[in-house]
Amino acid sequence: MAYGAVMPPIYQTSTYAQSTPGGHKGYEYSRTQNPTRHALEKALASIENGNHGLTFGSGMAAIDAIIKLLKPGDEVISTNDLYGGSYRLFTKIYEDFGIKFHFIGMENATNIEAYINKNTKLIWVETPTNPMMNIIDIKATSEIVKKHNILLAVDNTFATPYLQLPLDLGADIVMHSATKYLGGHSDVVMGALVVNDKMLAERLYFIQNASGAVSGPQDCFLVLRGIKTLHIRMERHCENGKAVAEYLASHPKIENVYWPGFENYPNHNIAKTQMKDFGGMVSFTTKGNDYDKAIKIVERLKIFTLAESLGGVESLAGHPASMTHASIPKEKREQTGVVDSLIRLSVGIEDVDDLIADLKQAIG
Ligand code: P1T
Repeated sequence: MAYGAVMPPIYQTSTYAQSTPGGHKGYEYSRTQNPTRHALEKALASIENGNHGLTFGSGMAAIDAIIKLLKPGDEVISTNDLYGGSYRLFTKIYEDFGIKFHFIGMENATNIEAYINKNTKLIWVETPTNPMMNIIDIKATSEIVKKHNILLAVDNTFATPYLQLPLDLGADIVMHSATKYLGGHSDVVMGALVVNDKMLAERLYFIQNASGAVSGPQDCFLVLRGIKTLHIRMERHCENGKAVAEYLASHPKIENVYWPGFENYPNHNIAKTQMKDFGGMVSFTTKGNDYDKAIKIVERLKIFTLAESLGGVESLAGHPASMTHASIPKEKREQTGVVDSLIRLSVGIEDVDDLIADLKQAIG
């Protein structure tokens, strides 16, 4: 690093001087490449145990780049419980371009096989899923996919590379909303991809540059700073997540608690095998499943901020049916468990006694 700077500088430049046409120092134009972005892309590839990293202006832009690998007539098999924005991109944009999406339950990886045909090009997995915390077996899915020459992409936003390394488990592409745990401080919107295969990376770099949804240098700096503390933040997110999940499970007004650390939780053993710990995301429903009562709970919370998003050091609460997953039709979201009383918590790194006291007063 120039001058021995410990932190990578923010190269706030759109372009780079050339001595003669093509005579540059590796950087021509910041849509194509920028040194701060390059530093982050290398760091993200490293923590995901991959060879090539790419960052984008948002998580959605990163997913968009993946779908641009496909052509009309191609088919995608996706988990049926996933971030509402991913569902919206697939159904409201790419279905119109002739790409077909199958949304299926993936709690048993063998379910996928029945939907594979000669047009299937991509399997889209989120695990743990947003917001139902379903666990999908990445290794078993990759073994099915490998028999068919299909790409397996894993949205690793909820788990982060601290807890789960999809490429090591056989995935071809790992995707992140870096807005969440990677950034970690709710001050940046960004997406990221990491892959091993060189040809796949080159195609994605081509799409990144051609479509242009890149991340800016200042934001890259913030995520570079964020990932320095990812491991210690995640340890505390997991510790607090466990305490909150156990508190909710013991509460007489709570019906269901969705947190993969419970021993009787569906696919708990898969979570235990493919994740280092169970994360800081916890969802729950109240007895009676009343929409208005759920709204009252999120309104009464004081330490948990009612807001979209997750993964920052401060605790957030959301009501998926009216917020993050409102773009999924009611009957579809209810089939996957996103009922009216579902509340999703992103458990932060505050004092856990304060968090539990806040939930206690809000649930009443
Ligand atoms: O918001 P953006 O950085 O574009 O990332 C989209 C995205 C992709 N994948 C998952 C699993 C996500 O959770 C998100 C964004 N999610 C929220 C904003 C939310 O509150 O769930």
